[in-house]
Amino acid sequence: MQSNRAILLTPPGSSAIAVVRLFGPGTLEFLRRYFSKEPKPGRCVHGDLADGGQIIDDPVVVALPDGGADVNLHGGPWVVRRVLELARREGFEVCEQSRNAIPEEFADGDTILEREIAAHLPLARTELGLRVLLAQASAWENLLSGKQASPAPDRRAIRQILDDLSLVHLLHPPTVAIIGPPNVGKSTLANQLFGQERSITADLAGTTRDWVGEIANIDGLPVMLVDTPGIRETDDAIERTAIARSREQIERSQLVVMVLDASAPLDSEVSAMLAAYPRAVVVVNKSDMPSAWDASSLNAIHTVATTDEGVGDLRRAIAGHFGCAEMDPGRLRWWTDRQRAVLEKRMPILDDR
Ligand SMILES: Nc1nc2c(ncn2[C@@H]2O[C@H](COP(=O)(O)OP(=O)(O)OP(=O)(O)O)[C@@H](O)[C@H]2O)c(=O)[nH]1
Ligand SMILES: [Mg+2]
Repeated sequence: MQSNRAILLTPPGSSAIAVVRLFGPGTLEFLRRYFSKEPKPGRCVHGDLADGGQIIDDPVVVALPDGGADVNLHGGPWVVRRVLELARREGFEVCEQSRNAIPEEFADGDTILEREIAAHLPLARTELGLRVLLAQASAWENLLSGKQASPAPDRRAIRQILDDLSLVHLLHPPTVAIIGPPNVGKSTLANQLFGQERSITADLAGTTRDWVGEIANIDGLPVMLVDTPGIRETDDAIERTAIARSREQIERSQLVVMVLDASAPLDSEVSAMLAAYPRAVVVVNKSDMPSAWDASSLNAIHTVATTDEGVGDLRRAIAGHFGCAEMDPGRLRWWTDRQRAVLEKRMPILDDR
C-alpha cells in the first residue's frame, strides 16, 4: 500500500510562505481532522489548521488531483516544525531535507521527464544548475519527437551525451581538495574560491589544522571545497592527526588542486607530492614574489591568491574538469538512470564499441 508522506517543498529557514505537500491515502483524513474547511481539488481553500484546540496557522490548502494536498503555510520555522511534527505523529513519513531530490511520485509534471526535472529542482544550488535542468524539457522533447533542426543524433552524438556528466555534477557537487606544502597560500586561495573568508590564514606553517569543507560556487558549478592542512613531517600530534584525516578527504575527492609556492625552492617532498598526484591541477601561487624555481615544465596555473590574480583561470580549470566551463544550457543532458537507459537504447545496434 502507498505510504503517507509529508515533504517540505520550500527551503528550510524563515520565509514568507512554506509549502508542505502531503501524499498518500491518509491525506484527506488528516485534513478533515485538523483543517477547518473541506479541501477542494485545484481550488485554494483558506482555513485554520489546529491541533487540540490550538491554532497552528491559517494556511491555504489546495487538494491535488491524485489525492495529495499542498498546505501553504506562513513560513515561520515554528509553524513549519509544528505541522511536520503533527504529520509525523499521524504516521506520515516526513522529508524535510530540501537538499534531497523530491521523490518522483511527489513531483509535479505530466510526463516522467517533467517529474524528473521537478524532483531534482532542490538539488540545483546555482543559477547555472537551474538553467541547465529547466532547459532539458525542450532538449528531450526534441530528441524524443525527432523535431530537430539537425539530423537525429547518430551513435557518436549519443555516446557524447552519455559521456557528458555535467548535469550530474551540477546536481551532485563533486569534492575538490586543495592540497600542498604548508604556508603556500592554500587557505587564501580557498577563501578566494569561496568568495568569502572561511579558512583561517596566517604567515605560519601549520595554520590549517583540520579540513574545512563547504560548498563553493565555481563559475556556476557547486563544489564541496576542502581546504587541507599543509602536508609535512611534524612532531605535533594534533597536526599529524589533521594531516592523516585530510589524506582520507583527498582520497575521496574527485579532483585535487595542488598548490605550490613560486617563492620557495622545490624540495624532494614537493616533487614526491607532484609524482603522487599526477592528475592534479597544479597551481603556482605567490607569483608576485621573485621565483625560486622554474615552473615552466609544469602545466600550471599561476596565481596571486592575495589579490585574486589568476584565480579566474583556476575557476575555469575546475569547472572545465567537470565539463561545466562555458556550457550551453540548452544541450541535451542526462541525470537519471532512466534517461541513461533511454539514451543507451537509442544507440544503434551496430555499436562498434
Ligand atoms: N605574497 C603573497 N603572499 C601570499 C599569497 N597567498 C598567500 N599569501 C600569504 O601566505 C601566508 C600563508 O597563507 P595561507 O593561506 O595561510 O597558507 P596555507 O597554505 O593555507 O598554510 P597552512 O594552512 O599553514 O598549510 C599568509 O600570510 C598569506 O597572506 C600570494 O599569492 N602572494
Ligand atoms: Mg591553511
